[in-house]
Amino acid sequence: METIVLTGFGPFGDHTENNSEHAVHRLDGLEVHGFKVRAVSLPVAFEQAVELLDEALEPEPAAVLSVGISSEDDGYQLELLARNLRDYRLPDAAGQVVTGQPVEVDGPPQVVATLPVASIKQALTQAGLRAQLSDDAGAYLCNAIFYWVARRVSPAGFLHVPSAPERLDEVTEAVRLAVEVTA
Ligand code: PCA
Repeated sequence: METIVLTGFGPFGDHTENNSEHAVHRLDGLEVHGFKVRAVSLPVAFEQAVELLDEALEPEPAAVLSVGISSEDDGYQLELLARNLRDYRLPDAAGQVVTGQPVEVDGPPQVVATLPVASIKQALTQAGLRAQLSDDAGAYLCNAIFYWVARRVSPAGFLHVPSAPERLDEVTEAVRLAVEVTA
């Protein structure tokens, strides 16, 4: 059976729990329209994350949806593009701070989402969730991982979800809806 890979992130900064990691794990093994969901946890540290990611993308899955929490917004953002930029003062989980580095040396300045983002947004909105399309995934790990995946797999996309731990059930349902539209 073909797989849809879901990636989520572990803790970082003040976030000792990360809804993205918990939500994707709750969906691990789910079968949707002939596809099997496979959840992958990534540390919020670039080198370690891309190493795990490269293993997870072999053999190439049918699609990848990456998920991360947003500390700034309490809605759902479907990211339209990822930039070839890593630039952050908030130390990652390996204690690293990065200024003006590319995700991929000589890679294109940006790559776009290839998942059906408008349809996913519509499904979330119909479920009563506040969802929007976004053209700024930041310059931290979410952007970097989205860029890395979108350079290697199509369709690929990224969903930023609310960080409040008490909203995990809702976040899980939102990711499930995104998977269903993708499948
Ligand atoms: N959110 C961060 C990285 C990990 C996560 O869940 C971000 O938006 O870049």
